[in-house]
Amino acid sequence: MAMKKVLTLVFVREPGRILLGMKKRGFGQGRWNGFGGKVEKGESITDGAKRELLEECGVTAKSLNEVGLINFEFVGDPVILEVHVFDTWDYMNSPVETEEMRPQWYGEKEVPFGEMWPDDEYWFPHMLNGKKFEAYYKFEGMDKILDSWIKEKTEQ
Ligand code: 6U4
Ligand code: NA
Ligand code: NA
Repeated sequence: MAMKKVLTLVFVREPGRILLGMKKRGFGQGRWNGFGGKVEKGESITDGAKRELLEECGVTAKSLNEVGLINFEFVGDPVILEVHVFDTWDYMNSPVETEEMRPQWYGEKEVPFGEMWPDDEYWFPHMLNGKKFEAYYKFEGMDKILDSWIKEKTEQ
């Protein structure tokens, strides 16, 4: 049976720009990414997302918007990563560098896709256009996407 690991990924937004973090260690090291990590036992997904954002760059989100849900499969690994993607426009404190992340603002047209997870270039446009999405990516190693799909979620 496939096991699932629930993870969060948070993007701090301002008009025309988005906050990314250079991951300094661990999974995804050397790539620009959002802030996030594993949801802990007894914690809601949004509480986990807020906690990781605070731990990784000192920002407190007053509210989070759900923007996407992505399932990642890595060939040879039975664990599916279920990544809940959020953004926030409503936050306190300026981003600071931590042991895990070096934060930097990027213009929405200057997002450095060449130094990010390869899936990001496919779903970022949906997020930047304010569209909710669901997606799936099957990776071989860290660089190669073997299979994928994405769909925009329509509001009911
Ligand atoms: P620990 O073990 O506590 O240091 P933790 O901070 O809980 O780890 P971490 O940093 O391993 O978790 O979480 C991985 C982060 O990478 C999550 O925010 C989800 C994100 N992520 C994983 N695969 C991704 C991918 N293919 N594309 C992407 N983000 C991904 O954009
Ligand atoms: Na993390
Ligand atoms: Na963590």
